[in-house]
Amino acid sequence: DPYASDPARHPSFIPRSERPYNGETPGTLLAASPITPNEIFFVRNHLPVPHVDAASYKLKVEGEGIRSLELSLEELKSRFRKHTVTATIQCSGNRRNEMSLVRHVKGLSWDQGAIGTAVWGGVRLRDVLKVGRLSEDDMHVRHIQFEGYDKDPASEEIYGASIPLHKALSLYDDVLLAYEMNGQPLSADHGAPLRVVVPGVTGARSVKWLRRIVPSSSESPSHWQQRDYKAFNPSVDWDSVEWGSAPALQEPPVTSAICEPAPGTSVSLADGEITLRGYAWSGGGRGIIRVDVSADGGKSWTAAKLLPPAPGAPPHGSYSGAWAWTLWEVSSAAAEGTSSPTLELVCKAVDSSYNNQPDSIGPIWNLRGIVNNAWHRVNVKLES
Ligand code: MTE
Ligand code: MO
Repeated sequence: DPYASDPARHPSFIPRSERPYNGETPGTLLAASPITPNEIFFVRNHLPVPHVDAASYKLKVEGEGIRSLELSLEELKSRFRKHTVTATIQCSGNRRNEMSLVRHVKGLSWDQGAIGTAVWGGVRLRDVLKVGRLSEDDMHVRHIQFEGYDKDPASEEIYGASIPLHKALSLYDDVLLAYEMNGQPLSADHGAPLRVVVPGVTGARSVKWLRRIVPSSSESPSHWQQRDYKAFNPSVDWDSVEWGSAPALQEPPVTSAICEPAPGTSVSLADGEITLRGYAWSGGGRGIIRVDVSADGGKSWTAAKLLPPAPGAPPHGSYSGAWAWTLWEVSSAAAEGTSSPTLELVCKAVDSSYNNQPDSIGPIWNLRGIVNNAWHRVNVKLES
């Protein structure tokens, strides 16, 4: 059993699959703090967890336009300046369950908890590439590919992904080779001893258990770069999909979710008000400028209070470098005077480019069930 040596997981997780293990963070715990505690940070594994010994670990850097390097964890820590970045990681399939209600999609059944935020510590990818003397004006090298230590027991395929060269080299994009998560060494599930963290980009590109960095003229040849994590229009299905016709998802669109109350719960109005808590986040480092909340299915709106930015994150609404989510909270008065026994709670966010979320899922439905950023709707019962 290739999964026999997988690590133990926290009982608070909502498990979504056991082999490989996938688990999400319950809403109340997500909304409880801007930094997600390591032991309840969602886990998204495609394959058995590889056990990589930190003492004998070697990172390989080799490929086009670069001098080959082999670096131990000790060398990475001693030869490069340590850098920390507060960044949210969200899985492309976050909120897939709602999409499946419109029409079934293949994939893990996530609610809104395949997301989390941590202070990542490590070295800048760009500093390592510079030591390999990767030439910045070599027009041939366009992508940086990453390979993990995890391998499909049947097909032998290894997990891999890539990001565009400009993202990897930019001083402002903070792409990290991380060995720490919230001040602790990475755990086995989160990529020990070294993972990539690509802030502002979908989780799939933040390759865990990093084995090799490969500068190349082409994107990663891996299944997960080429034939997954791409979205098509709602009329494209498994019999008609042409994977080569769409780019691999990098920066996801603005999204938000209600973490409290949970769907189906009974709420009592305190002075005609109901309290909602949740998160909002956008790709590409675009900050959140506003979160709107409705208690009547979207007829009337209240602006939520944006909670203080996570430690290390820039002010709300920043045009760039806002890698971390914004938690919000609101006591909405919009439910006052309602005669209905149920309330439809809704949230939607706006990012610093004034991008909005679509109001419904139908038009953004896609066969893989990714990037569901429609208004998040939660129905609750009113206690009389
Ligand atoms: N890296 C490797 N090597 N193997 C994987 O299965 N999953 C990816 C990414 N990196 C994965 C990986 C996906 S799809 C996501 S969403 C994130 O890791 C999840 O990171 P986490 O498990 O630390 O939350
Ligand atoms: Mo993911």
